[in-house]
Amino acid sequence: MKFFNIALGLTLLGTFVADCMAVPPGAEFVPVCKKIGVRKEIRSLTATEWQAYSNAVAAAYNDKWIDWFGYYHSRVADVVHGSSQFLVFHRDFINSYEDILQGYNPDVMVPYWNMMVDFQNPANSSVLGSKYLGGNGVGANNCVNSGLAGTWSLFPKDRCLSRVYNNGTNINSWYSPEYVTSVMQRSNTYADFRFNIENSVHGAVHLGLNGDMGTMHSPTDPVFFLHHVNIDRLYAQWQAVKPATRTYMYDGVDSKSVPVTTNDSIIGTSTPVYAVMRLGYGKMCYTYDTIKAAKGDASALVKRQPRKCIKRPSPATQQIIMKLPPKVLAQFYPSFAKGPGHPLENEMATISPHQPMAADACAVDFKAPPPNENMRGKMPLPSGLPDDWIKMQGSSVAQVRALEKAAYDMVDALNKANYLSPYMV
Ligand SMILES: *[C@@H]1O[C@H](CO)[C@@H](O)[C@H](O)[C@H]1NC(C)=O
Ligand SMILES: *[C@@H]1O[C@H](CO)[C@@H](O)[C@H](O)[C@H]1NC(C)=O
Ligand SMILES: *[C@@H]1O[C@H](CO)[C@@H](O)[C@H](O)[C@H]1NC(C)=O
Ligand SMILES: [Cu+2]
Repeated sequence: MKFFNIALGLTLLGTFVADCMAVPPGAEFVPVCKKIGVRKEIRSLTATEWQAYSNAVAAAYNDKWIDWFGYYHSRVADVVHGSSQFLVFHRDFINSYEDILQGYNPDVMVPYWNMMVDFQNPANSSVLGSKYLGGNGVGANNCVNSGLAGTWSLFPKDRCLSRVYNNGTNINSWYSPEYVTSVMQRSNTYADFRFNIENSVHGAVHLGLNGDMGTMHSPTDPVFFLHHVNIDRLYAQWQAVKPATRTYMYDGVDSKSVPVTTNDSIIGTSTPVYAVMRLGYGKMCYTYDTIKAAKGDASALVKRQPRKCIKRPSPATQQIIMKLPPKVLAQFYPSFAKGPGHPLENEMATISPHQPMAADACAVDFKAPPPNENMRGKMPLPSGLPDDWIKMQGSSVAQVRALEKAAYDMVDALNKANYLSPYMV
């Protein structure tokens, strides 16, 4: 794993940004990191990097750290979900886990699982295969018997890791890159962004896998950290779109409905919230491959994807969505409606489409799906969260249903416009 020393760069950037960034009192004393690690997508790790991560996790497991993270999370669960603490608490929590792993191997960074790309048929993802995190539970106790945790015995009560996919051997559809792109562009306050992400992308993965992931000791499932690192990546990207105002933006209420401030402590610690908000400072010595690319060169993030048809360069995925009717674009993609948009507000550009689309591979003028494509292009509705889970998270069922309704409306509008998702097979 490569580290690069960008202390000087960050210092200069810090000086520059400080002019326009509202830095809360105290935060100016949080030191810049000496070295910064890069968190990457699990499927983009080299075999050596994945092995190093697996070895560090196995060592942490042997020393009972996995049990500890599961236990600790279950103790604070009711105050770190369904409130503004959600994103900042989990950022700090993941960082503690990464610190533990780095005690075994200082070069290890926790990867993320960009599960949005697998939204159509999550159970089919290679991430849930034996090479990575293992699949569905089997037998009377729904034991996961392959992948990283295939032989584990866990808190509480020394039992196997369990998963119970929410549709038998399948997992109901999750939220698409298109949906997350829309949320990135429509969420203008911290509280909105937190609510929209926690109750869509975040919850759907917990409930789709179920078993341990459906409980409050969910960190016992190795999926937990890769999933939450992805959520943290989305948060970091959302911040990086408007660093001056969003880096330290913190609004909404805590679990007792008291308005929050950046002086609050991360639950269960004496760390102030402001100390975890800015990546590259304090203990947050990491960044993401997607953000690094965007910093160096905004266009690097919008890679041209390989296509079977190479007669002429195909439009980037962003351009496919740009062809939506202006009204639909304005409603769900306000940034795109004004122009190409910020690359970090485009979750459709950072991942490889499953296969070239008949409509976009050879023709620049995208119109409608060819008649023989059956329903391939119809995006499925994401599966909603059960009432008891929403209540366990401390959220309002009515508000979550309204959020889901808006997500269904988006999918319906895209389907009605004959939009073809490049992330579907
Ligand atoms: C996903 O589904 C395809 C087609 O059914 C199959 O060929 C492939 O092996 C599956 N991949 C995984 C990881 O299950
Ligand atoms: C399982 O998937 C099928 C096919 O997509 C769907 O019709 C059904 O409602 C799902 N079942 C549950 C329990 O969600
Ligand atoms: C945080 O505390 C400092 C020092 O007591 C105070 O000056 C500042 O106004 C507080 N900030 C917020 C956002 O409450
Ligand atoms: Cu949590």
